[in-house]
Amino acid sequence: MNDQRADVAIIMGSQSDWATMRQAAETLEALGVPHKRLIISAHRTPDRLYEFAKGAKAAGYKVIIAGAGGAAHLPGMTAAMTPLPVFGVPVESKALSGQDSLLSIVQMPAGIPVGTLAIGKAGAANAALLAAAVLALNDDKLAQRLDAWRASQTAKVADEPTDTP
Ligand code: RP5
Repeated sequence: MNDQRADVAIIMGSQSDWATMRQAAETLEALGVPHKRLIISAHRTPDRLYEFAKGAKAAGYKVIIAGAGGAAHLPGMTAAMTPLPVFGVPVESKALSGQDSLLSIVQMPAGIPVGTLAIGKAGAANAALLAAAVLALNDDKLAQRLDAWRASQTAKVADEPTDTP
């Protein structure tokens, strides 16, 4: 569900990206970070992209997470039209397993940065953690929640392996 007031926008090029990008949404939810999820395609809805990116800062967003697959222009085009930090998530594509998405997003020419994460679900989850870390610089309560989340992750790691995990 989309929050009314959102610090983070999670945008994705297609409904088919949601299976990946929901990892970002669920991680932000776990950390209590208000966010919105939107489908915006650089190719199929360029006007929607322009309107969103140009208005993102005024709309109150502080960080944008953009996921796309294949010829993945969405994160770079978004970054070109907003001063907000943009984290790109390469969605795993069928044809090239996300190598195409990764290279499309990571190889930005100098001048317009996109912070690029790993291909797929790990990248989506880490984009959310990175967004939360940025927001936590000015939000002590969120910083505490992020510390607690990490401590809980650490506590789940057993000292020794077992045959029945
Ligand atoms: C990209 O094309 C999307 O980000 C998606 O990863 C990929 C395939 O889109 P669909 O054909 O599944 O809508 O724009």
